[in-house]
Amino acid sequence: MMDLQDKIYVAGHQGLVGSAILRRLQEEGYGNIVFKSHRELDLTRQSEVEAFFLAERPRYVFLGAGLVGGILANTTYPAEFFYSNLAVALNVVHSSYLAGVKKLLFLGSSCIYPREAPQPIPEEALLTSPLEPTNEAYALAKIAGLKMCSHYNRQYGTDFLSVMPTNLYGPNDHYHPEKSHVLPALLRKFHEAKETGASEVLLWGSGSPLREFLYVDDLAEAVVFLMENFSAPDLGETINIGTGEEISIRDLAERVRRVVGFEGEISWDSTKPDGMPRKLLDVHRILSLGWSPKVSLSEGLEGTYRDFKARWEAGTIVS
Ligand code: GFB
Repeated sequence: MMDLQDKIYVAGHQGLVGSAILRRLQEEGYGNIVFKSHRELDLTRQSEVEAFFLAERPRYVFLGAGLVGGILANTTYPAEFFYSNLAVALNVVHSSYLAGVKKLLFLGSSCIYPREAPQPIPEEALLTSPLEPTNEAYALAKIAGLKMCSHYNRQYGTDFLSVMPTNLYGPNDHYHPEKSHVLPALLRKFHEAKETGASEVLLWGSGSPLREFLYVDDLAEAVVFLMENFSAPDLGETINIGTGEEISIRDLAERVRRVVGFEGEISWDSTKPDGMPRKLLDVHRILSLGWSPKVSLSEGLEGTYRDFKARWEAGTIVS
């Protein structure tokens, strides 16, 4: 059982996922949480990471750090996505082993599953056929991290859990117009169009791909719940976390347009990629363990738009 005074390291606490995990742990009363900014500790540097772990010796580790981005960032910077995410996984997982970490939770992504996986995608679909090319580099780094956890568990008897969340959104996201994921990009594009009085907003691809969106506070609740109550053998090699519901990008765009209050037109840039035609996780295993999502897409969109506006008005969204 996790004790409120156990030392917990949250890797990536400034990002969308890590900051939500940190909020959740604090709400639950955990009082001994360590975190380091990217500037203080570069997780791609092996010796720095080992020194940090051996000095701090955390008992629990949430690995939510990594280089993330939307479909265009993934296709434009595949080498960076490959290197950063692989190095972070390699260093944090190995250092956790060296420092005797009691339990680690590794966060992957639903893009680890094959492009032609059965839908909804069960955990067993892993490595059964080729990946979606637009995010192959990121997916391979995440698959390596997941497999690393399971091989360490097998050889060293560690308790390293890995979870695969669906597409996430919520406060503290990146709102870069080119590099971000679709949902924050749409909030920004519609908001800017409304402010400037533009008559149309240009979105990418055909609008027909289907995606599943999970509010990041729900994800944080799920991973803290798993860490508190389960060990790696209970979960299997990995476990999906999602809502079980999907929406087309076209319908999502309409929902975001209404939340923002933009009254102009939407047009589609067919030179931009669609990526996976459909990406819906089979979530029956996590539901059977006793977790379910609480935040609807409508509530989540409102909450995320409030976060965006606050930061937009404060001038803290750069570029
Ligand atoms: O969220 P997104 O960038 O990534 O795009 P993926 C989802 C869909 O939204 C794609 C469309 O079909 C995009 O073409 N889309 C429409 C847009 N307009 C926009 C826009 O303005 N910006 C963006 N970003 N998309 C990512 C992976 O895949 O999902 C990552 O690349 C990761 O590796 C992440 O796994 C969760 O869902 O296609």
